[in-house]
Amino acid sequence: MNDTRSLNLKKFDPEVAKLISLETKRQKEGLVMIASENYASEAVLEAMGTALSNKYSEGYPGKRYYSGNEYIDQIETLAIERAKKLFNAEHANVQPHSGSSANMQAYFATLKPGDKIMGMNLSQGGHLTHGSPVNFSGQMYKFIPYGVDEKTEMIDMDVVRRLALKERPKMIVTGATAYPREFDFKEFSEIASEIDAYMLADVSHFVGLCLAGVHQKPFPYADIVTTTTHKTLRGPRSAMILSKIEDRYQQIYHKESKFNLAQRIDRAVFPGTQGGPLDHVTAAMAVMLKEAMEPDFLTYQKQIQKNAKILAETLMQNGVRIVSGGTDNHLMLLDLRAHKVTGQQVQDALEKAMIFTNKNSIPYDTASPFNPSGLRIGTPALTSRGMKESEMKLIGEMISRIIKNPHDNILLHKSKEDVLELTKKFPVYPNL
Ligand code: DSN
Repeated sequence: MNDTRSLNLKKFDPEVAKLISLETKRQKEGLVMIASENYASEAVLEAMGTALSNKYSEGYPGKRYYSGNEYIDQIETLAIERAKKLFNAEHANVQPHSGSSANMQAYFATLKPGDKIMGMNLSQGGHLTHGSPVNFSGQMYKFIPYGVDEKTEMIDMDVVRRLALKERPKMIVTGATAYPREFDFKEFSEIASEIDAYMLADVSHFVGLCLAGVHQKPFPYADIVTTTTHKTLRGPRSAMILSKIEDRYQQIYHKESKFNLAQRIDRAVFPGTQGGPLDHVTAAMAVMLKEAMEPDFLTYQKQIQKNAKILAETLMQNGVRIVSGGTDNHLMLLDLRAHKVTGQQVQDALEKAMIFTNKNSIPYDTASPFNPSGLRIGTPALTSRGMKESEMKLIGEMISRIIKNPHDNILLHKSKEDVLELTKKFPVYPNL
């Protein structure tokens, strides 16, 4: 390389380099409590920032449309084999660029436009791709939403069963982005089997807890499992699809097709909806999968859950209502209505104290999704820093004080100092 292209980032583009450095500093100094965020390891980040980003490798290992894929094939094969082993899955596709793409590809592999699917209502914890009318899923398929009981704020499986038997969808989607309780995959799969429906488990949020056995595992119940890889898995920003090989409904829904379920998923990813895979991300995913096979990964996942329980208890003891009265997983939803503040106001106040969260609708919220009555918080990133129960108590008390006094600038300033003090004791990214 010559001229300016041989300079490193700091020398060539100090403006961008500075912003990257400031963002890294924010992540190091603040309390990241957005339930879907985490700290990927330096090894994962290193794999992503490599020359693999230059390669084109449309197709799959051994069957590419370009030459020069000798090493990429080995990397993708490593990622596939590790994913299959970790999830006890018959088939893995590691090419989806995101969780939304993975869900789209899973639908394309099994359903036809206009087919009926049951999925969790976005306003009660589901994801955009689980049938929201503003998303391709709600526009291409006829989604029948299920939600939570108004009183318990938990999924009532009798209601789900009645709805499924009445509507007879071709697929039932399980999993959520803002539901603090456990999904009963076994019961969902029994209901799906009664009506010849596929069961898809989107475990993006709590995948790590499933692997650690502190949440029901999706296999053998689900036909297809989709997951992002950057949340509780702490990998690169990406996703994968895991599945059985044979389609148990081939003779009912895909009689004419010569492809089985695994082949149809691969075809839905490429060439169905994507071009070249992100090879640098695939490499980082392989690294993350190796990390997830280490024994300390399981300890980490268990600690996420313990931390979430203590945090929820502390908040409740301090007068903050937690939706459904607690949590079984890595996140909780705070109902702020009694404090006469909105999710936006608390999110903004916490941000001033370097505590990062997100506003969120709570079940049966009468406020708009853009200015909802709740706040979602989670413990995966704090747990990655090594924080445990005693830190959760401190943080829970701090958040409770801010909820009650979101406009008290002296309190916010003092809280920020406390946060900086705390995060100094739990450093992340020593080399960044
Ligand atoms: N945006 C993610 C979340 O925060 O839950 C879901 O895709």
